[in-house]
Amino acid sequence: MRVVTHRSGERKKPVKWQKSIGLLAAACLFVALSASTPATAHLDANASKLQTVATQSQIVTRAPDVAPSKNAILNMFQWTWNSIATECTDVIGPAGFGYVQVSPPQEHIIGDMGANGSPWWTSYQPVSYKLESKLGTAEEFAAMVNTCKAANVSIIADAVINHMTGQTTPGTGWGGTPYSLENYPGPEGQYTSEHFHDCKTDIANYGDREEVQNCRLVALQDLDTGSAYVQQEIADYLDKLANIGVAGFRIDAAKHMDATELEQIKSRTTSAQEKFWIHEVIGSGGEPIQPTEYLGSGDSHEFNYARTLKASFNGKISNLQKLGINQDLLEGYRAGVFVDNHDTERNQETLSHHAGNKYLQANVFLFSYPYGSPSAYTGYEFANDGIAREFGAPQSPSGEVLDVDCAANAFTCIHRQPEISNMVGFYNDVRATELNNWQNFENGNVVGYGRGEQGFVALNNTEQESKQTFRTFLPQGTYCNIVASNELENCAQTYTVDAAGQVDITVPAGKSVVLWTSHSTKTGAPVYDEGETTVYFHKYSSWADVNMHYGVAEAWTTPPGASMKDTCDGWYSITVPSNGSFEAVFNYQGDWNKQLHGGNYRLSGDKIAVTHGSAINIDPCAASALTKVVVYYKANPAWANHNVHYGYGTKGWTTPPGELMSPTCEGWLRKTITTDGSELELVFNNGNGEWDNPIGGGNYRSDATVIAIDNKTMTFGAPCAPEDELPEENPEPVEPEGLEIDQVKVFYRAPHAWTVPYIHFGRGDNWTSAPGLPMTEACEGWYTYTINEVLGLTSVSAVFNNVGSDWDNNNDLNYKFTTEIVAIENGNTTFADPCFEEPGSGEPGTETPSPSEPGSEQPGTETPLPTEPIPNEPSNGLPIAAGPDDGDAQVLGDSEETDDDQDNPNSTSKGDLADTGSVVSVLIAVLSVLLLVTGVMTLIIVRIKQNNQAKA
Ligand code: ARE
Ligand code: CA
Repeated sequence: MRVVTHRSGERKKPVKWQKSIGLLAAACLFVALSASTPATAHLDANASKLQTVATQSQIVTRAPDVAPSKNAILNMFQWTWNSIATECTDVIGPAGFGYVQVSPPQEHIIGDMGANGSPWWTSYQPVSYKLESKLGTAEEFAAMVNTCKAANVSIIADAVINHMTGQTTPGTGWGGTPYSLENYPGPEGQYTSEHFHDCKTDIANYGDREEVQNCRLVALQDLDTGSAYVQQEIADYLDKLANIGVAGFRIDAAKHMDATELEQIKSRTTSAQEKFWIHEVIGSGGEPIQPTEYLGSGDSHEFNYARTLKASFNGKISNLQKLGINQDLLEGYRAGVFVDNHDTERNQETLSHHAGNKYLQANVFLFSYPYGSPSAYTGYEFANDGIAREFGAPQSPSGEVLDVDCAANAFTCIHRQPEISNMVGFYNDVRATELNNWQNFENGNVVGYGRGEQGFVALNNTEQESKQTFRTFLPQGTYCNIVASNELENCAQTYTVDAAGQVDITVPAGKSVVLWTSHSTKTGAPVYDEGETTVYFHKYSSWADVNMHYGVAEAWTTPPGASMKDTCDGWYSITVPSNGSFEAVFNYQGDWNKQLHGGNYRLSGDKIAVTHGSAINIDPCAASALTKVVVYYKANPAWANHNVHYGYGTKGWTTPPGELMSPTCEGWLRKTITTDGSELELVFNNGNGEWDNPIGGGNYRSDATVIAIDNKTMTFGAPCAPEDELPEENPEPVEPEGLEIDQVKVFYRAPHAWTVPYIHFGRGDNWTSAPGLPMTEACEGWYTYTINEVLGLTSVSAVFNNVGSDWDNNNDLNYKFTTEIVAIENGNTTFADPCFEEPGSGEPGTETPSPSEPGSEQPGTETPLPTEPIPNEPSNGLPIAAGPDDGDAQVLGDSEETDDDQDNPNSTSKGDLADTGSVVSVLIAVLSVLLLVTGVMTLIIVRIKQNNQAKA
């Protein structure tokens, strides 16, 4: 038995904990579980046990009319009210979802009725708060609310309250309400120009709080949400929905409203005040407005979760183990999480159904990993290409969206796949349990993990089947793979867990295997590790220390329980004897932290980290401190300094140029890097723009603890004899020198059939919001954009894209510029104006000039080595290097748009110099010669400098 020490150092009474009680509890649990009762039965048993726990403050903003055990959401994009009602009864209720999120129900613009019908996004341009829309009438909406309620499903409405339409010409809304610019006679929302913000321009700079909240989001007329009148109109609308029986709201574009104003709106509501509010606040690195600000009036979405899912399924899924203990994420019990939503499936910021197996497996993860409140998504099929992403759902000639026919029309009905529909019951059942027994195979792309003693998940993110023996806490028995098919009665795939909790599973390529006690023939008791459990809790900054109040069955500690000790980086720990699962809650001076769903944590295993309302069996202290990787690098005689730039797991990258390495034995540099044990990715540079990447580009990668890189070859083990090693210094990294040019004129020739290439660029760390800005056509096939004010910056980089869909990021390296002119084609960079015509070679600008041939003696004309390598692709999630931020999702025609032409959001601004006649063209030609000369001069200077440095 262990003695628990108080923070003050005084000794506390030994914890009263007898093995027999532990065993008894395990046995009781087992009896309860093996009674093969429906999921709700043990939830009830759990709920009554909760009463024995000291009073805990209610923080979760879930709607009160839905049992907390059923909080999974299904986001049904552009489904009609009638179709949702039917689906609630037939599929959604029986699957165990607690909520359906519906598209905006208010009256909206009619939209363009051309050959492709009306786009989906008319839903986001309110004309009034009448519930008349292409998705159904007010009566149909109310009928849906009631039918779903009868199936134990509540409705969350998408509330568009930041703005009205983006229309500048008068029109009539779907429900017959007339409107014109900043004039919406209602009667609900009788807005006139005084009710809109004074700023009439479109948001361009997400770095400017005022602009984001008071200017127009993609030309949408921005309501003055600070005014009492507007607040009351919005409050009345939300109350109207609440009175119909709506249980919650997804607040659209919440980031574009002041958080305090949203709180004021909420306080003006009556029925809506009791409901569940969740804010769409897209947390993006570097922006001033972040989701945490909005927690005063509801939960928020955590976009970084979805970004990390995408990055991991496209990289290594073993990186997902620690997702929930990442302290940069919102608290799990305040975070709405999803694999995708209607915006991100289009802008590819996240995975989408187009990703096939990866998408389905990400949904299995969504419903089996303990972080956040999960929301699955179901929409309709669309071609992931340009304008097709704007096409509306299947519709009648007059624009009514058609009822869903899963077999016949474009709705994907992907929520009926077993990876979603069968996972909801699993989620509801395991919600209070810890995540345990995480195991990695196949280089991190086959993983297994358990939930309490009732669930086990194996994911195979490779293209081969993978046969592994997994360790579980499951009782012995035969288990159905609940995601192999919708049919659970005559189970298609079964696996046998032995008496020691081991199970051999051949996980099919790209597929998941999910075992759940509810679909098994259990013959034994759950198998736990013998001995002790160490519990780690991540302390809140407002807490001085942490107590764990815990117990087995009715044998609880006396509140506040046992004191935990400060162990590492904000983690407090306590070790208790355990031979089974036990329950715990954490507290400090009457403030109680509860498990994600408001109950006690159920814990088992040897080491458990608790944070964000989730418990994950991992040792967070070992993870953060114990893996030291020693990196050796063979000195490059041309380099004055050697830096290693690195990243790992979900931890992010060092700031370029990274960390300076110090000399060790003859000819070698060394740097010791502390990691969390996950794969390390690294590249080297001289601090002055010269980089060393492995052959083929990208980053060096290693799981080993001692690595040596010599001439692009990585070996393992130290190249120095121990006695020859010099002590490692910890010097400051050398800052790269600033640029000596004022601007960079970038020419780009799109590799594919892109419409207008967009340039997404960063001045230093300061990036445009993706997709960046449209380039201007310079001559046939070539587009140009000039990046100004670069003097003194240490880096200017860019990536290119087709309005956010296809990206060219120089094979993950980004293009990096140091000269006044650069031209990029097929990944090759040259330094002359490709549109420059030799004087006298004909009409300037009328034919396609080929990129000027570089003379062999001209410096800088060969393709340079990859410059600063940025490991994440632009739309990737974590880790984030100082490259395109991970929040660069952007849908078509977004904030960078300057025109109001909603039908052609891709159109670039006219008035393009190159289009305006030969006089201007000649001028341009002359200017270009000047620029070229300056460019070449600069290159010569830069090259001479580099040579000098190399000599130094
Ligand atoms: C359409 C046309 C526009 C036209 C406008 C007005 O596309 O060209 O100017 O109509 O006539 C949806 C569509 C828009 C559509 C709009 C109105 O996506 O294309 O405009 O409806 O019909 C930001 C916001 C975030 C927002 C995203 C899209 O912060 O709130 O942009 N998401 C919600 C909805 C959208 C919806 C709206 C808001 C508007 O989910 O579906 O727009 O009601 C960085 C930033 C993010 C930023 C993101 C994209 O990541 O950090 O904050 O998100 O870039 O710009
Ligand atoms: Ca606003």
